[in-house]
Amino acid sequence: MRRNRRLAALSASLFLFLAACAQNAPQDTLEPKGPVARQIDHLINPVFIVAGLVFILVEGLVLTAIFKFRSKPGSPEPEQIHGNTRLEVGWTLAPALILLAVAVPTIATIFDLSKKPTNAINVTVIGHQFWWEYRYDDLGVVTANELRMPVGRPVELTLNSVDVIHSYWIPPLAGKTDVVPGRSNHMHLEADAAGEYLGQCTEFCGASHANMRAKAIAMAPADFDAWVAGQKAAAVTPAAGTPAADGAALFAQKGCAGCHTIEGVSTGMVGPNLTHLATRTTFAGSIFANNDSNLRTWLRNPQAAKPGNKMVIPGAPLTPDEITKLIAYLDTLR
Ligand code: HEC
Ligand SMILES: [Cu+2]
Repeated sequence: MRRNRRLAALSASLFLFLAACAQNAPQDTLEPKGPVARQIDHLINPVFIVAGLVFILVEGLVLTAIFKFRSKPGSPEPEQIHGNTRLEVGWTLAPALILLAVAVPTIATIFDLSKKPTNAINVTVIGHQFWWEYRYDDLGVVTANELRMPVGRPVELTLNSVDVIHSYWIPPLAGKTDVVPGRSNHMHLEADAAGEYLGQCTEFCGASHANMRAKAIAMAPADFDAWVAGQKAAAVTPAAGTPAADGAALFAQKGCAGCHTIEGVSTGMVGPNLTHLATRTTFAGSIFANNDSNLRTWLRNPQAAKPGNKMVIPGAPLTPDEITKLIAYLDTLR
């Protein structure tokens, strides 16, 4: 019985240990993909070594005390050390000095990372239940859910929220920063190489907190410039008589315009700016791949697709035909 229980405990801890070794983990903090994340990562080894030595020392003393001084029949009471000034001073000073040693590189890193980098691209990140808005104020670009950035150039984020507290985290690129209503927090990040870097909101913010992902897409500088030029272009007006033109009319009739901005068409501010929706790889907090079938699911019933989100279509549900036309319009928004 005893042995069985021990075996169970052993296999449970082995299982936990092995479960921590994921092969394909895009949100692994221990694999930094940019200078900011790398600088934070450099703190892990020294701190872990110190913590490991303390662990071995403390556990060693505990085990020694348990086995060496355990009560045996006929054994005398071990020597008592209560009130030993030298020991008391020693085990107060030693941890204080260890913490001081750990604090030196940590505080230096915190101060270093809080400096705004030169030549950064400024982006205001606005947390919404349950999606991210990105405003490139200097470039005149507004987009959602996907942070586009050029490789090798820092992006300075100013973080705000319109509702509750969120937290912004792209683990391979930087640490997390809270996104607090009524307050501007700052952080910066930078990617070494082109690619997609996944993250998510890490402050519980409501029913669809788990559906509030984040994504940074780093691109070669020329590709980034082309993307910016595309985002600044006005939305296309679909040719009369096409399903897309019917969709554009429905966009106004069905109340979409009241919540969504399409540059030159509407000015709603409740939901994401849709002017160039079709250039995004994902939508709705980056939980859905941006394709017609997912857009159909979304427009059929956004609340079922993502519980508690703020998209409520007046007079819903839309008919399948209305949805087809709306998607034809949305697909033109490149
Ligand atoms: C009451 C306001 C409101 C109305 C009306 C509304 N939406 Fe939305 N919409 C939102 C919000 C808020 C989101 C973001 C939801 C989320 O991801 O949590 C959203 C998300 C979207 C998205 C995904 C965008 C992205 O990049 O993530 C699309 C596409 C969309 N809406 C299309 C429409 C269409 C088409 C209509 C009209 C039939 C419409 N919306 C009506 C508020 C609204
Ligand atoms: Cu959130």
